[in-house]
Parts: sequence; structure tokens; C-alpha cells
Amino acid sequence: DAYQALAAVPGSPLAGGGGGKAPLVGIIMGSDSDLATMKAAAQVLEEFGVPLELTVVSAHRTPERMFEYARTAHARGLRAIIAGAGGAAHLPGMVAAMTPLPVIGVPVKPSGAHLDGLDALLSIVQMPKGVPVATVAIGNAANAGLLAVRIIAAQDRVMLDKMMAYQAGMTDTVMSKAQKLET
Ligand code: RP5
Repeated sequence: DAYQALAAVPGSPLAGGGGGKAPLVGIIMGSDSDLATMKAAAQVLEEFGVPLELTVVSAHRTPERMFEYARTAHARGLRAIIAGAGGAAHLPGMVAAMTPLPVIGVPVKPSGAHLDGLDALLSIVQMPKGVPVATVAIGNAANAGLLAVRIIAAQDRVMLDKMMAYQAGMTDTVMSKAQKLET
């Protein structure tokens, strides 16, 4: 089930390990049903070698857990938090209100939802001045992972080199496709 999938994601505290290194990025989501979307962020961080933790924190259903997570995140050594939720997606904004860390919000489109994730997007992106949430496109958890890598890379030369190599790889891929079209 989804919780087994959550535990299987490398770095998940549910896996009872975390790879040994202290996590630098926390990935949280409002429900285990968000995992299908949010695992892309974990995969990006894994590819770049950024230690992460991943779990479920619900703004509405586990508010005390959300307070605890947000208030302690910086002291636990996290550098950024990726928060995903669907519907009335208050998790990223509420977490941003209680942490000094950068928060990246992922609007999730729950299966069977009528508003196609637009409700989550607007809930996350329309933050009041003073409480920023860096919001990615609906369902684009991979970009949330990449943004977290860039936040780490701003003060980490090794990670900066990895990001530049990733960007060069994208350029190469597009250029080779362009050349194929031209020939
Ligand atoms: C939100 O409600 C969650 O983030 C999820 O996207 C959506 C549905 O949650 P479940 O009913 O699947 O637990 O709070």
C-alpha cells in the first residue's frame, strides 16, 4: 500500500534508517495519497545525493504534528522544506509561517478531484506579503526537488558543480534532438 511505498523511498524515516546522514531537506505531504506525486522530489534529491527525510504531515488532520515539525525543522539541521498538499492546501503556507527555512510548495492534484489541482495551486501561491512559499506547477514535485538542490548548492561547491552538470546534460539532450530533426 501507499505506506509501504513511503517506507520504500530512500531516506524515509518510515524506513527506519535515512541513509545515515542527517537530512538536509524535509519532504512532507498532507496524505499518503500524495506520495505518487511527491516521490519525484525524493528521487531528484537522491540523484543529487542530498540526504532527505519524507513523511506525512497534515495541516488539518494533524495540526499539532505540523506545529512540531515546522518549529523544530531548522534546529534539526534542515535547510529547506518541500511541502505538498491537495485541495485546501494549507500545509506549505502554515509551515512557512512557523519556520525561518525556505518552503517550497507543491500543489497536488488528488485523483478524482473536480478542480484539477487549481484549488491547491491557488491555496499555496496566494501567500500574504512576509510569508513566502516558492510554488511550483501543479504536480511538478521534480522541480521542487531541483529547487531544493539549488538552495543547498548556493553554499555547496560540490552540489553547484552537480547542478551545472545537470543543466549541461539537458542542453546536450535538446541539442542532439534538434540536430536529429535538422538532418
Ligand atoms: C489533502 O487532501 C491531501 O494533501 C490530499 O492531496 C487530499 C486527499 O487526501 P486523502 O483523502 O487521500 O487522505 O489534504
